[in-house]
Amino acid sequence: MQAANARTGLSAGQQQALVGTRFAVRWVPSTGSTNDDLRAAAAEGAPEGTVLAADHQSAGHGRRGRTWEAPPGSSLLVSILLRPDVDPDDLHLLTTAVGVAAAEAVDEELAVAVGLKWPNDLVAITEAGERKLGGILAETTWSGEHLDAVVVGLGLNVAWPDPVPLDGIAVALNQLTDAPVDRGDLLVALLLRLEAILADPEHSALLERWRHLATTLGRDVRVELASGVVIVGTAVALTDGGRLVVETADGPQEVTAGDVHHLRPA
Ligand code: BT5
Repeated sequence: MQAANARTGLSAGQQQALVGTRFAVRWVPSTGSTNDDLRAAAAEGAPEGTVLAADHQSAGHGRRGRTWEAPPGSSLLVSILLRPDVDPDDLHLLTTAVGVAAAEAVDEELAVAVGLKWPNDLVAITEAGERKLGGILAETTWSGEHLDAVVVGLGLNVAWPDPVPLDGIAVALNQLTDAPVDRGDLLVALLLRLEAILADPEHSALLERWRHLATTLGRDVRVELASGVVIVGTAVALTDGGRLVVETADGPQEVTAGDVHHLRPA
């Protein structure tokens, strides 16, 4: 297994590659949660494009208070602060944008195929089946009715030790390629793609790329909603509004958010 580069932060060349984009990256050795830090920074007026990465998080989290596990130095742990002028109904597009940018960046840098499992997972196919390579967590801050900021966090497993944590659930890039992985290069490739996506007022190209990467379409799924309701059927479409359409025994149902289990291998 290859180790990740030990350097903390971006090299001068990597910083240079981001000149002209909205992004300014700060990379710290350790923090609680990069998402929590940027939400606090947003409240204090930090600008659009503030990016915080960390080698280690002591309180990294996923949705619904779940823990995000990442041994120190093993992962790309990063949050991006955006202050978008978007309809709240279109907020999912930011998760989609980061997911597409991350999946394409990994493919471009390392020739590792990554899929997007609705609504927020990056997955790779291993000999043992589909495994989670990364996850995205978008959190909003509001001033009354006004959307103040969106913090989109990404945890991407880069170089994990042996034995692999979360065996049976997760996978890391060093299990998928022998190529050395530089987390800074990955982050720059991701941010350059994200810049291009955000600069394009048309969403159709993004949605097209998303559908191309989506591993959930066509699959038999079991979706657990936050309410506890369970929906079983076949995932037949992703709407432009980011909903998953599941064909059930009682007809089609649109799902806004939930935990999806693929019932059979791809
Ligand atoms: C997610 O949550 O997948 C979103 C994770 C976002 C983490 C990033 S890291 C930078 C930023 N700062 C933060 O504090 N968060 C963001 P969810 O869909 O709720 O999935 C969580 C579940 O994924 C856990 O309950 C585990 O089953 C599994 N899991 C935890 N760590 C994992 C890992 N490193 N790789 C794969 N699966 C993992």
